[in-house]
Amino acid sequence: LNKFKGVIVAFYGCYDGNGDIDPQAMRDLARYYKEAGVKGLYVGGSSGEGMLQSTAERKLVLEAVMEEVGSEMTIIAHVGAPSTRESVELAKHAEAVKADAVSAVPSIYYRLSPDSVEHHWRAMIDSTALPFIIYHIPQLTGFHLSTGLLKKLSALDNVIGVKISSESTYELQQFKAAGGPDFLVLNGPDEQYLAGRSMGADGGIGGTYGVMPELFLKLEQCIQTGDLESAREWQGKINEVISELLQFPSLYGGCKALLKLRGLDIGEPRLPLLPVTDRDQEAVARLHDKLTEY
Ligand code: SI3
Repeated sequence: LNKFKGVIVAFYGCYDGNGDIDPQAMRDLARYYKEAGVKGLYVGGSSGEGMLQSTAERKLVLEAVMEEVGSEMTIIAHVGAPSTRESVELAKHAEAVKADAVSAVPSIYYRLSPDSVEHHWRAMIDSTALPFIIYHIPQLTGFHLSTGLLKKLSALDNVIGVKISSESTYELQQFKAAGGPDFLVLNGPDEQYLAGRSMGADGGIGGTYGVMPELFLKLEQCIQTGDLESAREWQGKINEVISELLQFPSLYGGCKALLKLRGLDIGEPRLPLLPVTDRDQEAVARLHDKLTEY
């Protein structure tokens, strides 16, 4: 399970000037993370805008990433889609292109019973031999995973862990206790990486890691060496950046504008996620300067 522990970047959607998927930008971005020392990528999740892309586009994205870094990094494919049918199709595709694991949110829009969500996840779990990581993000999906259902699913051979993006480290600890010592728990809220790790998370998957991978790697390093004081300092610096990023019209618009200043042009987020405005450019430049100081 070691390959899933530590800092896993939630990979961004990359588009060209027409708003189409840009496979070359995907490859450049994946290579950039590999060279920064990141161990793994989470492809097609919230930061990847998977829910705003067609099934064919989502396959194209995963293929580009796999071709570039599939043999060098841990690749987790987020395959959750509103329908079970498409989610299963994406899971099978992820297996065909040799991703290391699949992961999925519950279906979105309809108010679903726990049985329904269990059925949805089980269809994906049973459709491949790949490890499966449950994605719990109740503030976006509206579905709150109970510790009971988590315990039931964690007993299945393929289910190796949960990515928990709810902002409760108590819940994180409860999930770890329910899944047992070999069950992976991956922290979702980047602002609480240190808190999540100290409550039992084995690492994290995050949407802001992608603009400052070095800082999250340093933070993880301090945690591993037991240097809590420095870890708190790095988390503080990271949180200053996140707080500013959250002021932009969309988080991903801000992240993409920042990456552009780092020489990586991955386009704008797909609407309805808004890009930064001209007015925001100064703030983006200030943030970029701040990051280069660290
Ligand atoms: O791409 C992904 O699946 C994520 O990055 C999910 C992740 O947990 C994000 N949470 C939400 C609610 O979007 C965080 O990375 C989040 O962007 C960050 O903590 C800033 O608030």
